[in-house]
Amino acid sequence: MKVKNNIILALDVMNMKEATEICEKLEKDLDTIKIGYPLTLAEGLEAVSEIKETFNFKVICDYKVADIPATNSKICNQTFKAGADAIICHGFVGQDSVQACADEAGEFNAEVFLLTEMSHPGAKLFLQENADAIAKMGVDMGIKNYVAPATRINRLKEIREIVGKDAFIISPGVGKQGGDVKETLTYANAAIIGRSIYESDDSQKALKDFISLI
Ligand code: 3DU
Repeated sequence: MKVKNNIILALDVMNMKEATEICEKLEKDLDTIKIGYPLTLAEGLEAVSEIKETFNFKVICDYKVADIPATNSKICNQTFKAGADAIICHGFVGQDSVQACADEAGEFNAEVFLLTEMSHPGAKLFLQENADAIAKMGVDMGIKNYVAPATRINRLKEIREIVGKDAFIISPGVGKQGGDVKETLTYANAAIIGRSIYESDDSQKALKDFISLI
C-alpha cells in the first residue's frame, strides 16, 4: 500500500456529517483513512461505502478482528463488500484465524494488516510478551502488512527487525498518545493519527504541521 505523506487519518468521529467535513478539509494532503468501530457503530458499515464513493481514499477498516476462523471470514467478507481496501486483524488469536482474514482479503484483492503490539499502557500486561511471536507468525504466513506502536519506539524497531525491511508497517500512537511522528517514521511506513488532527480547531493546519515535521 502507498500512503500519501505517510500519514493515515484515524477517522474516529461519531457521525457522517463530521466525517465528511473532515475528509473534505484534508483530501488534498491525505489519501488513506482508517475507519474503526466508533464511526461504524454510529453510522453503520455504509460509512465505509459512503467515504469510498465520495472521496478518492483508500480505507483501512480497524475492526481488530479476533474470532474463530469461520466468524473472521464473515466479518472480513462484509467489510470488503462495503468497499474497504484493507482490514486490521489481531494476531493473538492464532494462525488459523489470521489465515481466514487473509483468504477473504485474497478473494477481494484487498489487504490484511496484522496487529502485533498495541500502543496503550495496558498492552504491556498481556500482549507485549507475545508480540514478537505474533510478528514472526505473520512472517511465516507471508503477511506483508503490520500494525506496531508509535508510543514505544524500541518495540516498533524490534518489530521492524522481525518483519523485515520490505514489510509495510503502520503505526498508531502519534500525537495524543505521545508518539513522535518523525521518530515513528524511522521504522514505520505510515503514522496513524486521529485526535491530534480531527479534534484540532484547524485540522488542515494540524495535518500540515505533522507533514512539515517529517
Ligand atoms: O490516538 P489517536 O486519536 O491518534 O488515534 C489512534 C487510532 O489508532 C485510534 O483509532 C485507535 O483505535 C487506533 N489504534 C491505536 O491507537 C493503538 C493500537 O495499538 C491500535 C489501533
